[in-house]
Amino acid sequence: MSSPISQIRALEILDSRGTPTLRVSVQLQNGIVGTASVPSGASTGEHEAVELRDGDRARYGGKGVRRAVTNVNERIGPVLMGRDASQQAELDRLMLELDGTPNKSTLGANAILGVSQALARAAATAAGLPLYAYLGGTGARRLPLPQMNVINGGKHADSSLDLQEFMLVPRGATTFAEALRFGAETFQALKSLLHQRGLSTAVGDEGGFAPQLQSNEQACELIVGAIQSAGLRAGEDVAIAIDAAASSFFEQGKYRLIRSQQGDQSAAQMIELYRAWSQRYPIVSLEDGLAENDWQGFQALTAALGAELQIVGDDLLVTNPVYIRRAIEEHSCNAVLIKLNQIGSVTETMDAIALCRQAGWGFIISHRSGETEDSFIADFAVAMGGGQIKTGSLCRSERIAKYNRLLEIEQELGRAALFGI
Ligand code: 2PG
Ligand code: MG
Repeated sequence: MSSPISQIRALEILDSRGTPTLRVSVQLQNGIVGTASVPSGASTGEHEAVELRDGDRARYGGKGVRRAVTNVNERIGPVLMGRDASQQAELDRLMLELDGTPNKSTLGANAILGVSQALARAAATAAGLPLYAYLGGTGARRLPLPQMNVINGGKHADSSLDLQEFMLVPRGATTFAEALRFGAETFQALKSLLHQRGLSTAVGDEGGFAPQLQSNEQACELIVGAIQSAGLRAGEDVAIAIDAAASSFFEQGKYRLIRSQQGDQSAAQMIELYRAWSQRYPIVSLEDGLAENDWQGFQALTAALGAELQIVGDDLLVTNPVYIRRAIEEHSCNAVLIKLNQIGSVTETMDAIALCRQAGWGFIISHRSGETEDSFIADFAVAMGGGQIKTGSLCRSERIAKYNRLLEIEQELGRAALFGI
């Protein structure tokens, strides 16, 4: 059944940091409306698709997105009008063609992605299917194991941590609901622990705590303590994942652990640090352990630790099939962080995931540090079936919206639901 588009409209809204972003609504001739909001990163990869901002200092310090809104309303809308919303790949291709650049700098990846996601939503409703089933087919029934960011550092907080994210991985849970409970109970235990030690329980951009700690290691120690005080087993029930976001402390060829006063390190020294940490703490996954252009370093990191750890490329690969292909050839990692707005359309994101599957690599569907209440990635994670999601801490509604949506999906699937990797 064809679902012709009758209207496409964008609106400038605010994200969880109070920075403008887009919300796009696609209306079909049968009256169905699909809506999607676009997230935004802070520790963005150099090779990400372009997030179009107005640059007009008189509004939102230059961060307004009125140009992207106009591009949706006046340029993309007229081209897609009357076309069938269920032809996702074809409509995404038309938008790329209209943009005409490799990095979506004409229309903006934020404009294109907003339309792309809203199209999927509208088409799913028209097909009478939940989004995860529409995008993933009848086989889509795997709920993801979450990576939950409970201590924030780097560009996401004014804490003393160079590393950006210290996350819980509730791998001992048997259902998503149980995983969420393990995470939330550990988060509350961590709050009490920080409080007892006179440390701040204020939170950073992704809802994780942002205390002034002595070292990056202390973050791991606190997490292990919190897991245990929640009555869970560190390692077996809840393990740790790290996103170092190392590009943000890489300067002039050195990894500079300035905030924690751990000095300058070479790539080889960073690898040894990670090795030592992973022997001391139950770390199972390491994202962006090195900087985005350090391809050689990533190769060495994966050779050294890839057998024990999931080595994840985020800024290195920016959800771009070109870089993912290279990483597979060069054995640069063994997993990919997938962010729809790094590449800028649903179809290209699915292409990136297809490459991961072919290579037998893991992939983690991820939020951005600037988020909205949109829970698209929850459905997307189930649709893609990779069994992993990264969507922030156990507080703040823009993070919890995704977890709550996953609870709903798990309930809807009932006994057919599978969980984890
Ligand atoms: C990351 C993300 C999400 P940002 O580095 O993985 O946690 O951060 O959205 O700021 O790039
Ligand atoms: Mg990252």
